[in-house]
Amino acid sequence: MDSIGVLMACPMFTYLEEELEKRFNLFRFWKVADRAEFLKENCNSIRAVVGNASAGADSDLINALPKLEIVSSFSVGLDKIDLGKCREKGIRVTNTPDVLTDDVADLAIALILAVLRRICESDRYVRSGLWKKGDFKLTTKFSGKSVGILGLGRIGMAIATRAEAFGCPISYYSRKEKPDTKYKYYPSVLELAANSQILVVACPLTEETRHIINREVIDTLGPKGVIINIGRGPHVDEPELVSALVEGRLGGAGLDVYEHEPHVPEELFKLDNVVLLPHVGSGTWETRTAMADLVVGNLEAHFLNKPLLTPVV
Ligand code: 8YV
Repeated sequence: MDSIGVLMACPMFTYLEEELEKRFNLFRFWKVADRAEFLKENCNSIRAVVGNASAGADSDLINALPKLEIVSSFSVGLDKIDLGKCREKGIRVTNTPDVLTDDVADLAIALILAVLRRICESDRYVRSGLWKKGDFKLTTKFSGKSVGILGLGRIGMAIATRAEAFGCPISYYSRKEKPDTKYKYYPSVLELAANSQILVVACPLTEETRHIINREVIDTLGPKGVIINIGRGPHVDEPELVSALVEGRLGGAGLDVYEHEPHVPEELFKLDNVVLLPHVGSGTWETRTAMADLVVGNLEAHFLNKPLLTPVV
């Protein structure tokens, strides 16, 4: 397979790069100085693209690669891939579901606890020597708080089962009510927000879910409400979120994702009711290795004419 051209869209994980390099003719797009020139020269040898949550295959890249057969994404989210165009052109698409579910759900719970119990702030309190001057302030209990989940897919469900263990009543919003769950369904995000103390965003990013967390939703959650986002930054109208937090109209936020990563609104840096993570939901050795194995496994299956491991299209 070493004559098959595989284009990696951006740096992701050294192990993945090494495994791809062992098997294919690997092109690293981020190392290319003149992309137009590179595509002109190599477009007929590139048969696969490997993307992730920050760079995938948009319609321009797909149009520039006439021999493209498969996009294998090192992510569960598919928002950086023009799926419509892939369908139209018969290009296969794969992602990395399941293997990252536990890590992302674990991190959602960690963010809830970090925001409510002020874990990062109290760590800073100890390190800066302030404890010697007096005890840390009281914080907010998590166990028993009502948790609303936006998107009850694999990750949403894993967050729900974890939050249940904390004695939290769980409700959710998704496009359709799920037939086989005991959790309470609300037919709109606003109703979910009105009935939740903690709102967790765990749905895929699509045109329908872009800015699904808007000012109305934020104001409905109110000054004691908390937003946790482990989905995608553009789910939330970020300037609205920032002003609500700065003005005290929202109680707190735990964010792993942002509208313009890696840029994070600086107004958030001085707020102690906010915990900011650098998009690390799936970022453990175990999970990223399993994700890389799936990316490579899907490419191998495709080029050996075997069934794909985790097909999307
Ligand atoms: C990764 C993700 O951050 O799976 C997703 O959708 O956002 C993450 O797992 C990313 O794709 C790794 O580079």
